[in-house]
Amino acid sequence: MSTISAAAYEIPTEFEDFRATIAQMVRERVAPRAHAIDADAEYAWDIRELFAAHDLFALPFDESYGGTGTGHLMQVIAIEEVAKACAASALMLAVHDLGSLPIRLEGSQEMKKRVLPRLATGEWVPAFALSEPEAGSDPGAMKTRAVKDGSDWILNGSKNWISQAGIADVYVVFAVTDPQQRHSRGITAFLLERDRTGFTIGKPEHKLGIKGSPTAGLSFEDVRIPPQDLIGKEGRGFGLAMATLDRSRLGIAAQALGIAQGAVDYAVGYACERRQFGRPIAEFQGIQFKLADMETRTAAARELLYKAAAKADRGEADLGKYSAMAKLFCSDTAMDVTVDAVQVLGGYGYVTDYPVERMMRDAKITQIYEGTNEIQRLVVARALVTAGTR
Ligand code: COS
Repeated sequence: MSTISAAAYEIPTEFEDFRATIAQMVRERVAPRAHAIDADAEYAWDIRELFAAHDLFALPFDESYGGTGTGHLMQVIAIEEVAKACAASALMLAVHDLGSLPIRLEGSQEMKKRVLPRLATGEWVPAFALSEPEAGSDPGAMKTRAVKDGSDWILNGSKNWISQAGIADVYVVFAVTDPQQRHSRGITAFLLERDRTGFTIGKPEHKLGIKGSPTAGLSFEDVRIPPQDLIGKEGRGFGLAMATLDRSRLGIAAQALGIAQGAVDYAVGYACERRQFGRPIAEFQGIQFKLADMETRTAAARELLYKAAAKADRGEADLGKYSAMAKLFCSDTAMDVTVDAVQVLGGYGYVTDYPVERMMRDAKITQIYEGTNEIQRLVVARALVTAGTR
């Protein structure tokens, strides 16, 4: 049977203080920009500078590399707060975690010293390149190939759906290095700097939501990578990608949670103001029940996510199952809650003068990226079956 850990989480006072600081910054500086970031599909460099000034890019890193050393729980709290107002801005933080995780988990000391401090200040932007046109849910089927040339590697192939493509300074790229082996033994992770000859970025995708975060394909034509830019062990990149996703999915769950809470808060405020039949619509039970369900689901999602983040901080063995459950539950909650928020606002919910239609569009991707929710169910079920057959 699967073991159940009784330990949940505790939020230290300094985390709550930091949350309050972030919440104020989001109210004053991020929320007023959210509409334009979406409408103009612009990468908000001003928001990036603001986050850097407030040390938000330092959150994933140890103090020895210029980070805050505060761990996963503080990181998800920060992403949640930003996503309440602007999911695209929150994604800057989530991808900062995703793109740097392989280096933090298995990079050499030399690589960590070279790269992590520049990521921790926000000077450098990272990206994570696993998916390919024909290898999304099944990354083991990737075709991008790296072959040895002396001590260097030569990279050829392409990647798809890469968040922050074109913005990023460094890309973690996964490639087949031994096609004779099973994917768990034949894929290797590399660090690729943006200015390498033969490395090009595709056209940005036109997306339903998170329009302020660029997404594009990458292509590699005889790109030379020096040996010191191999991450971890040769042939063991697939496990590294999985270990990365076990942790980074917490960030997507946090983004979804923030979107959901932002939608609940907006719908409650609207329902208290909007009058029909001579009174605020918040006085009608049909609206009250909807708001109550939205808040309940969002609160439940938060408990699961914080528990999963605390497990990541404690290094517990069932982290992968919990991060998958958190990502699944938070993103399904975000989708359902934002659809309901649009309904509470009625016609006003459907137009871009109000933020809930943007929240609904932004919520959708959280059910898809960093593993579709069908994949999350697979991860959870496999963990159950493995534990059950032990
Ligand atoms: N941590 C470390 N290693 C892991 C792991 C994890 N969470 N999950 C699997 N592995 C290892 C396994 O131990 C296995 O190694 P061995 O061959 O040495 O035993 C290897 O990886 C292959 O495992 P498996 O055969 O179970 O992998 P599958 O190809 O069946 O894939 C899923 C498993 C579906 C879980 C994986 O493909 C997946 O997560 N897909 C979604 C990818 C994704 O999220 N894409 C989104 C884009 S990236 S932003």
